[in-house]
Amino acid sequence: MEIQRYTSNPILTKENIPFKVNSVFNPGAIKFAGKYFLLCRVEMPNGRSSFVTAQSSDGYSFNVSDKPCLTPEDHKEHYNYVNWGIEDARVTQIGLRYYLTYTGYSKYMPLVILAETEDFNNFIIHGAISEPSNKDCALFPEKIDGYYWKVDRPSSENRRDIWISRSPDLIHWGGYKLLTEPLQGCWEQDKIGNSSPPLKTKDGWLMLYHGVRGFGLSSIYKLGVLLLDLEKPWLIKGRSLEPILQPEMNYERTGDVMNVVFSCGWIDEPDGKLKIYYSGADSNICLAETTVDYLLSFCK
Ligand code: BMA
Repeated sequence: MEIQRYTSNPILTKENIPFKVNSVFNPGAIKFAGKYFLLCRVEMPNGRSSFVTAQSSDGYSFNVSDKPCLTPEDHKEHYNYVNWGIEDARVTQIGLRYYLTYTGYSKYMPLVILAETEDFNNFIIHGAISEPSNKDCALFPEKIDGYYWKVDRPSSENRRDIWISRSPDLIHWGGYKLLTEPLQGCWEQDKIGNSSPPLKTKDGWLMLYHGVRGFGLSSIYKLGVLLLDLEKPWLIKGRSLEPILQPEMNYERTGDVMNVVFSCGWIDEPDGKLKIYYSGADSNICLAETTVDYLLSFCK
């Protein structure tokens, strides 16, 4: 099945949030307690972001909770690293627990925070699992070769590449390897970053990533896919040479940041269908549907 935008996109905008926000976007997505569950980034009136949950029984129509579930102020001893906001959560289920990796933003610049929860009400905040600048971190949903694994996007003055590393306990990380860098002379040439958590398929780990290219004064954010080896996830088996989704609709072209499609979460169904939750122009939450097989065909 080709990629189809849901005809009633966007599925959530700031008008659907029961408290005052500037915008809602970039949700993590997971099946939780039999429901489709989004952990949405809400930019509060002061310009700093928190997270709020939204639930749905069909994956299309969501109810948003009446207050944020996680705020910078909840971070207590880690507050100095998140006091400008928490952004862009990726949610991964490992065993019976849900792990959140998100951007903590402060004067020290972005870094990756790890938290865990069983119920999305009570969170254990483990604190930073990277130094700045780093973002776009997602965990693999199971151990490989006896280790937990993550991908992230450290950045320096002139590099924005995706790296992979491993850990015995999700807290202490090492074995850092460059996973991949932006292909030059094309849609992703300026920077890339992981989008949604890697998905296990028969052919390998399917990874959604965003690629950026600057045009004039602005940049265009598009989505592509990568396929990683199941046993050696630092090896790339395939890659889309063209984007799988790019800004085309008004709700993707116009908003707080123009010409952006950006995803932090997708949900696969037992029949091979896939719901990609994404945001247009940093200003809403949208849905695109496809199948795992269709995305794998891009990686051949
Ligand atoms: C990235 C992140 C995202 C944002 C995207 C497009 O660098 O900051 O939160 O959606 O840019 O503006």
